Amino acid sequence: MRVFIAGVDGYLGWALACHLTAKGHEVAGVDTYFRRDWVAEMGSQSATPIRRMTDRLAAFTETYGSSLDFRKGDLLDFSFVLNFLHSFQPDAIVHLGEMPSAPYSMIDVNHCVFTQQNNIIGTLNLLYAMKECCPHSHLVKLGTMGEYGTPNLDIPEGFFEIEYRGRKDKLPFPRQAGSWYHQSKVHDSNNVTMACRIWGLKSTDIMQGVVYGTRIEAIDGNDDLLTRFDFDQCFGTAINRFCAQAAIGQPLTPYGNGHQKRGFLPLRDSMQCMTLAIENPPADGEYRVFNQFEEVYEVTELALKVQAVSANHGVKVEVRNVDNPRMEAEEHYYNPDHQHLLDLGYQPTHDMDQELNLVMEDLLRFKSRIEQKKHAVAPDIHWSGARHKVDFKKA
Ligand code: USQ
Repeated sequence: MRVFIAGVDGYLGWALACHLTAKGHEVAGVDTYFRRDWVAEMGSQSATPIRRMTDRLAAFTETYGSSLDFRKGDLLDFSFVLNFLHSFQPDAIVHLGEMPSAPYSMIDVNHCVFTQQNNIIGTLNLLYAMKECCPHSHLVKLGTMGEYGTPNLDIPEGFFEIEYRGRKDKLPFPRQAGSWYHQSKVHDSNNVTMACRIWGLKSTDIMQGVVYGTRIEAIDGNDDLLTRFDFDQCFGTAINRFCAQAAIGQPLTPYGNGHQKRGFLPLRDSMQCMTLAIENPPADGEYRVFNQFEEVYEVTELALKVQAVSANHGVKVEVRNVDNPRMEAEEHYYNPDHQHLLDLGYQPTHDMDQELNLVMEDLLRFKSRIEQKKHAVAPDIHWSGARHKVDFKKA
């Protein structure tokens, strides 16, 4: 299949380009290197030493024997998007080209407006360009489990049956995002749903959980093809941050009481799931939702797992809760469905300890890069808008 990836220089985008090409698909991609700039703005860098795009592309061609049709550009430039899609004529468009960090979006009004403008307009431009030049291609749109929030109900995959005043219908499940970033994805979901309804486009909206890990098979053993791995307060996700903290001997930091529950999945599972979505498109006019994660865990449970795995590598670290810089429920019900991908053949990795072992192996190799930017690990961005480093939580 011909797959167009928006955000091909990112953590998921680069890995997906390698994974799909190794499987025999033909990939084109766009990026404007924003992620590299945002992480630099946070005073940090990827723990894995990722190469410049020109070097990445050379290594890519050498490894897979086929090239990646890459163009630098911004999704906010409609004619650029239109021309690229027109010339490539994709079967699938995977949209990973968004600002992905909740804390970054909460810094101040500029970061909030930038996030929503970038994410919502980029998606609208893609939808219009699809309608113009490839209306039968399939939009695989990266949403987030965070769109649903943490309601005191089971969470279905996108839609639920509801009975109200004696009548029944199947309607979108309510969305209750907890950051301007997550809210931008709610707006995207609404816009994508409408484009499918009024123009007959087809889309899979992926409500993905928190991704962790350094490895996928298509990249293993080739440092020139490494995907990025962030650990700063904005672009590092919980497990990845715990592993980076462990690598430099800093305490692992569950926020608040650490009982928050989320769905998590390893990078390799994210690749497997997106590939299943791409290879099994919906019908024209269909908008479907996949909840994409392997298992639900409590944040503290994960910190304890990372602590145990680190001990196997001779690293002793403490788990110390810090005051929660976010506004979020710390005690809550969480039971989202995640059947659609299993029905398509998703085989979850399940062995988190093994996955964490690999992450620790890699991070210990690149420990000095984390050391260099260790000031970027502790959070100081508060949902209130305040900016001060968090304290360890008092017992
Ligand atoms: N957390 C800690 N300690 C840390 C970092 C995070 O306890 O050092 C907690 C947070 O308070 C939160 C949970 O871990 O309760 C998850 O936080 P996160 O930073 O790993 O994930 P989140 O901000 O929700 O965002 C990440 C990605 C985002 C994606 C989302 C999926 O950055 O792009 O959409 O995961 S989900 O969380 O399911 O919405």
